[in-house]
Amino acid sequence: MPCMGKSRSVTTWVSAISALVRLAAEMAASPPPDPTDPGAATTGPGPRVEAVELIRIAIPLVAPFRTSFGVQTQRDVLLIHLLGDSGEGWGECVAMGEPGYSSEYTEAAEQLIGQHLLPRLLARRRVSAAELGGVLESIRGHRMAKAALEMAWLDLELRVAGMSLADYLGAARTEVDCGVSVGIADTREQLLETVAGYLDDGYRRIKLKIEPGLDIERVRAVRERFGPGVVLQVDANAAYTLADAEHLGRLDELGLVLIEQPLPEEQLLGHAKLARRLTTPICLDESILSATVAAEAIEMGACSIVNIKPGRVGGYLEAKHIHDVCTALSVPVWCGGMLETGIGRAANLALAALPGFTLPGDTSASDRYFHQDITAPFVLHDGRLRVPTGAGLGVEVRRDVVDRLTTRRSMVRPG
Ligand code: OSB
Ligand code: MG
Repeated sequence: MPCMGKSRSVTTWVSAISALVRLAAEMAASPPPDPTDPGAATTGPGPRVEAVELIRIAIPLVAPFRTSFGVQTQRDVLLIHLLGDSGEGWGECVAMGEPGYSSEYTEAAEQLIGQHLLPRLLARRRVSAAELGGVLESIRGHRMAKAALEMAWLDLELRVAGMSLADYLGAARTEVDCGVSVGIADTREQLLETVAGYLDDGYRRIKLKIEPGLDIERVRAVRERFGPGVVLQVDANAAYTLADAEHLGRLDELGLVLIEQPLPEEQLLGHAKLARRLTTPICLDESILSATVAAEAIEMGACSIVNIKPGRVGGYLEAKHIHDVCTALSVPVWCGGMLETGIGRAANLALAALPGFTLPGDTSASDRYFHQDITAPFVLHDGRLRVPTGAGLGVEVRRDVVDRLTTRRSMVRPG
């Protein structure tokens, strides 16, 4: 089991950005283990998986979460439970019940995993987490489905190796600064009340969801009520067009850290053009599908900050590559969220502990999402969450809670 954190020094990166783009593409294809690393030989060829339980749960949110693409009142989550000869592993698929954030959705992910991904993986006696991307390469896209399997494989493999995901990825800190993502409110007053509550809780940064018509005035109201000291940013989830450039320019006087994904996923050039008309930095979320896209987006000036979501990019190993590419280019990154349960939250905290994660992420406490989580809840201390230290993801799944929330369950076996 190579320890990713010590694998490559930034100074060895070629300085020309175009070379970095090529390098990112190569790295994405197969993360090279470092044979000089002390942790390299801990698990050998990867775990033997004897059966995989696919569990669908419906977990209610504490409050409806409204974005420019829809309203969520519960999470329809697919869980992956690996049963191996040496132990178990858990993974969470971050796809949502409907394809509103991106083209993936829970039902499709479950079908793809059961019918296309697992048969390819289980046909091999043993597969390591690092090999998983290569084995599944012939299947295009479906990064959230692949990431869910990678998470479960990493959990199993690292539990056996007795190493935490944070150590494996190269974490630089034991706790991470937390922000919170605030959904679009019905009224201005409700928004102010919600933000006041989160500031009371201690969150270190507020992100407001915006959409055309519920943007400038809402953000200004928050800025005026809570003052210039509040670290504030907005997320449009692709709801605008380049024709809105002048309108979005009105955000410039509100002292925002960034505007996240103003335009549709494919419009890298559009973002580059918009960036030239705004002083508020552009951060991309939906557009950043890989380390290659990240390097290209940065080179063309489409963004100056990157939101890293492991599910969106196909897993934690690719997420780590994006972190490395962005760090080499002095581009700040932060860890996004997909309203994860404690399983995905644990893994995100490990990632967010890497040195390049210099902005607070959407890694909020469990009680911001759920009355009861399927792991022990993550609790905010002074605006921070502790990075799990146990082997693997470092969390135990509460099987009784999972069973109570289960809507469907199936078992996939080799052959
Ligand atoms: O765009 O960052 C997003 C939630 C679901 C889908 C997309 C997004 C979000 C959030 C909330 O903003 C992140 C979280 O708190 O998990
Ligand atoms: Mg976003």
